[in-house]
Amino acid sequence: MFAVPFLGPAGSGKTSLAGSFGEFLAEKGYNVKIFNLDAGAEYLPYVPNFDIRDFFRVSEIMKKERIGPNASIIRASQMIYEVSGQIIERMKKTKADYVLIDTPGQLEVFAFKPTGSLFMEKLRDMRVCGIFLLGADTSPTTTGFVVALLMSMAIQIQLGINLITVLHKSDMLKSKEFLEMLNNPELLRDKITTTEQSGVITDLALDALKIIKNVHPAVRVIATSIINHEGYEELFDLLHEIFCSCGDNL
Ligand SMILES: Nc1nc2c(ncn2[C@@H]2O[C@H](COP(=O)(O)OP(=O)(O)OP(=O)(O)O)[C@@H](O)[C@H]2O)c(=O)[nH]1
Ligand SMILES: [Mg+2]
Repeated sequence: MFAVPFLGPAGSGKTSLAGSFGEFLAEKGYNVKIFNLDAGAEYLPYVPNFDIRDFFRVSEIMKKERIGPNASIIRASQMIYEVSGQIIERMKKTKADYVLIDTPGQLEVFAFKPTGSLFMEKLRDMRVCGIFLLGADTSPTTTGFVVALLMSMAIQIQLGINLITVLHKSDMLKSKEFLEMLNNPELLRDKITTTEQSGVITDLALDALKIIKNVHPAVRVIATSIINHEGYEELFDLLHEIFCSCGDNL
């Protein structure tokens, strides 16, 4: 059984990609189940096989505990951990080839609070590889790309899982050069030195890029889109490469 959490900033497309990539895997003949862990979701484009909202909702927590929306999201994240034993049991019972996990909207709450890493630890006896989504619908700066790659590394360290980074909503990409820069630290470095003003911040970005290059000499970021299904085959192959290198075959 492979567990694939979809992680990324709010609105980056986690829910949409989980649903759409799930359909793609099912069309290939795999047994796919989707687990929704977002207690704040109002609408899902897929029918979940497990829905945390059957246990609690962010809107209910707000009313019951008389707290604001952000505190409720944090509380929901703690509550996910409290029922994590049941969630894992349900995952195992499905006997699915793939369990896709739609994580809560607020990445910082799920990934950077202890509950996220504690939850991931419980998934240990499954093969786990996360998908980290960067939204291609924004117009990032070159130094913004460095921050995005650093964020992907930080999540990997924090959650202790393998992670594939995707530049999602690629149908909205203004230039393919964005993808090339994410995949080629040398090119990104050249762009930063030619386009950014020299100074402390630029030097900091260049130093951070060196760390990224040391940790991930061969960065591979895939462009994905639910509109034209770009990158799905590549994502599927990369997931398999990672899972099989962990000693499993599917
Ligand atoms: N053009 C385009 N839009 C997309 C794509 N994937 C998702 N979207 C849109 O992006 C918006 C946010 O998508 P969601 O799937 O809800 O994103 P999310 O990360 O789950 O959002 P939260 O859970 O609220 O953080 C929706 O309007 C989607 O239709 C894509 O590949 N291309
Ligand atoms: Mg979502």
